[in-house]
Amino acid sequence: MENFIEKILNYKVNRRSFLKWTAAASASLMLTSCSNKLKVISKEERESLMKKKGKWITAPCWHNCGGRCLIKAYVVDGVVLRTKTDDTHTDSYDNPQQRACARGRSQIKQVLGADRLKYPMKRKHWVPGGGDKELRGKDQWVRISWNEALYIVSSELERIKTKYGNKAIYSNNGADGTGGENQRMLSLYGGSVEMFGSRSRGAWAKAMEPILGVNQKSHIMNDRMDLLNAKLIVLWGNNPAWNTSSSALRNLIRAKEKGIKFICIDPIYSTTISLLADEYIPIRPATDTTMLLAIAYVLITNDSPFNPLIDWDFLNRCTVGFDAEHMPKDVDPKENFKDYILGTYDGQPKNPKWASEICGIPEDKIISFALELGKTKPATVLFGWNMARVEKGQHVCLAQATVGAMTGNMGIKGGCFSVSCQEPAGNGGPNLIKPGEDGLKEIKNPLEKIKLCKSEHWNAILTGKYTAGKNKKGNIDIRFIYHSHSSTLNQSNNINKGIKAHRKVDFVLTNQYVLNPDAAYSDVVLPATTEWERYGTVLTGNREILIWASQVIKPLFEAKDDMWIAKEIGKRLGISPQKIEPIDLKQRVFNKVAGAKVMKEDGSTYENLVTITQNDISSLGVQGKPQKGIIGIMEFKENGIYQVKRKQNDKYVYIHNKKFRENPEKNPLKTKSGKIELHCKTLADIVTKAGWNKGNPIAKYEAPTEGYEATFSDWKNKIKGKYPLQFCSVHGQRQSHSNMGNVPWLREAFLCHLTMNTVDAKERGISDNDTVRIFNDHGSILRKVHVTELIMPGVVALPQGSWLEIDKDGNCMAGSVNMLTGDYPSGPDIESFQACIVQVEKHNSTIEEDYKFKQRIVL
Ligand SMILES: Nc1nc2c(c(=O)[nH]1)N[C@H]1C(S)=C(S)[C@@H](COP(=O)(O)OP(=O)(O)OC[C@H]3O[C@@H](n4cnc5c(=O)[nH]c(N)nc54)[C@H](O)[C@@H]3O)O[C@H]1N2
Ligand SMILES: Nc1nc2c(c(=O)[nH]1)N[C@H]1C(S)=C(S)[C@@H](COP(=O)(O)OP(=O)(O)OC[C@H]3O[C@@H](n4cnc5c(=O)[nH]c(N)nc54)[C@H](O)[C@@H]3O)O[C@H]1N2
Ligand code: SF4
Ligand SMILES: [Mo]
Repeated sequence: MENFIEKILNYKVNRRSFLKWTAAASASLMLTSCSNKLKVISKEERESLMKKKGKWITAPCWHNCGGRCLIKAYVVDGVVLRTKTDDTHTDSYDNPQQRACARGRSQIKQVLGADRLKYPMKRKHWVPGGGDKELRGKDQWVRISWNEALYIVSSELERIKTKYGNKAIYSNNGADGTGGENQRMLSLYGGSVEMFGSRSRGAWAKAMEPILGVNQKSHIMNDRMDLLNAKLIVLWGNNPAWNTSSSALRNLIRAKEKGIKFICIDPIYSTTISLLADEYIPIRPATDTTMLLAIAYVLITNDSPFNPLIDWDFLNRCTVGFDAEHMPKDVDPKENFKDYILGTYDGQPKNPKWASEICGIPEDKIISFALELGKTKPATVLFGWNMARVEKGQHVCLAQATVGAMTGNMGIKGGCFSVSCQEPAGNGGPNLIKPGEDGLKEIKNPLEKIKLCKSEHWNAILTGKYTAGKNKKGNIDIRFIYHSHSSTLNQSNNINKGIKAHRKVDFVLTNQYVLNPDAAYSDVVLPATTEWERYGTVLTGNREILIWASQVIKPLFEAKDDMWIAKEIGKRLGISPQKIEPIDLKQRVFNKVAGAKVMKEDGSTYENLVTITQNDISSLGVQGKPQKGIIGIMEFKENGIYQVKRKQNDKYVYIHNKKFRENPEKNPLKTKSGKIELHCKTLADIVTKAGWNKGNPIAKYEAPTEGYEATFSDWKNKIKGKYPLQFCSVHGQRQSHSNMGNVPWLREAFLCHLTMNTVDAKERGISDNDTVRIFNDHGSILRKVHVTELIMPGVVALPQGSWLEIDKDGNCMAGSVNMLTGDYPSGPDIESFQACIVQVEKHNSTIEEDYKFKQRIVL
């Protein structure tokens, strides 16, 4: 074992040849075939295994990245020799291969990493009730048996429940509530307090339903084939080259090749922009609402019958709230959007001059862009999520919908104004293939009404008070934190406050396969299996594919499935395992596959994906009924993927809101008025009811606490303050959030340097590759700096997700971005990551690249 660890610690990777050798080199670390341990095998052993006949197994890539790509692992005698990506068909624009990114190609290094957690463990100085809680995050780890671990966990749960009630248990189950197993157990145990707020989708998550009556994920996006019908494509804070799987970008490249013009609006000149942009407009972070409002101003003030810029017909028929004549009933007509833009009542026109001062885009550029947008029909404008991960971010959502409606780019070929992120990125419309239900019924959490907002939870734990609605503060006394399927400490605002909260409660528990920051600040860590070690899973991604991935290897060391853990804890608390898992995983996977439906080629209805015979049912060892489908179930299992075939002008082409636009009375939206609500009282009420501030029914600009304006001590005379720079965190290529942040290959291939503009660096005497300290009142980070012209002056950026690693002075040496973000709750589902201000100074040390950091190998 030692030899193996040493080898990994000294591992050097040549960045330039990274992709070339990933497949081959992965073979130097692998499982022995006869046990469930990690062992390095020699070149000779490998060669002899290669001569034998192995099997390609579809391996899951399960991370929350929005993509779902095909990875296959080549396994001989239980040893994973290499991985590959989609080669199931010839690649084309119509039918792209679902090719893995660098993370997927490094998956083997995560699953078979030297830093996999092997055994249950507790921190050395833990005693019932906590002991010295300040040691959390610093203590040593001690191996314990599963029996002891389960005893500790269940008796702490029992003790805390008996003394303080279920309301003292806080369960963190991942950004989108993915960790169902432990929640099932806790719900049966009387419940636990969960989080609310998306921590991901910003204000889009809650705002788009009342405005547009749709789920935000692809709120009004057309099908990918329709991109080719646009005359102009605007990517607004949208960076698929870094943060979506390959096909989203490829559809845009195809549009580019067709000659469609691209304009990109972003504080950073990203890879997407360098690939696609005909024009790049830099904008300051968290100021997009001002730009959108100024566009509205230019359209309103320049529109005339001779110079039509506004689609009045669409506004008249399909929206409410634009002007005094189109207001919803029982509302003061003075509250309309147009008069706010013109400054009729507040004396401040939201003109380009006003916006330019805040967003940094020159006035004439705002005007020319607005006129181009008004004149070029149809236009597709795709937004990212980041700009709405801002305090009071619902305004940017409202402003986006309003400008979209004004230009009439809704419900038409080639025209849409939409978010384009995650699974449906660049490809809107109903899923052409979808899995069936797994059969597991949700267990209601008896405490579902008590939830902590993700931007307030650390505060709530520390102060004992949480916001429970308008003018309502609730008492809370959290004693037990349970992390699973998430990286909550690293990924939510204000890590230093988070650490304090972790050091306050009685007990912290984490299910994990690596010692991520949540686990590092826990009392007990339970080693979980990865998806490669479980029976299998059904994965959905973009609307054209379904993946059936299977078990690749046996569980490593003493790792157990989360469901097993939930049942074992449950058993000790008197909960029947049968209730927690009434249907086993094998049957659940089968149910999903058996119930999978594919849209018929004529677009009329769905049909069964798989044909199942009685023989299949017996050989899979499940219960089910034979059925007819379009592919045999065993063939699907073997292929691992089913991809719906596409061609230009097929029946799957989708134009969102086409019917609504044609006849809004007959096809109303699911909004209060049935129309698009540019004056949206429902949204304003939702914000007000959440309890932090008063909602506004129309898109307005309200500066966030740590926005651009806050970089000045004297805004009027433009005198900069203590924290003169805006700090921006982006989803970089190295990781899926904190996931895979431990993989040295990826750390080396994608360096985590602070990006800083040349002008700002020069002012501070900073040169490229210097070590710098980035700090504000929340915390501080040490990083090397990349000095470049490719970011706006006044803005610095780091990729989000690096694993918190605090030095003796309290600096995070790894660059975990939430060391710097403040927590400013402002409405349901609205985070405040993206409005953050900092200072940067040269540091008198040289920090190492993090791929040279010691891996977190414990026990
Ligand atoms: N590689 C990778 N891919 C991922 C993920 C990952 O962690 N790694 N995470 C996945 C998940 S869960 C999500 S939610 C999505 C995230 O998707 P997004 O939120 O859209 O992604 P970001 O990278 O945060 O931001 C996209 C672009 O917006 C720019 N930007 C930042 N702030 C502003 C602003 O205020 N205004 C404007 N106009 N632009 C701004 C950034 O520079 C970046 O180029 O990505 C998904 N894909
Ligand atoms: N400042 C700033 N903060 C951000 C963002 C930002 O842009 N800026 N982005 C935000 C966004 S968009 C998101 S979605 C969130 C993501 O926040 P999280 O979802 O908390 O982050 P991940 O890093 O994806 O954490 C997933 C964790 O689940 C674990 N895991 C995966 N599968 C399993 C399993 O089967 N069992 C168990 N037990 N564990 C498992 C992984 O090891 C990993 O540690 O972060 C947010 N945080
Ligand atoms: S894009 Fe996502 S699903 Fe695809 S290989 Fe990368 S991490 Fe895996
Ligand atoms: Mo996210």
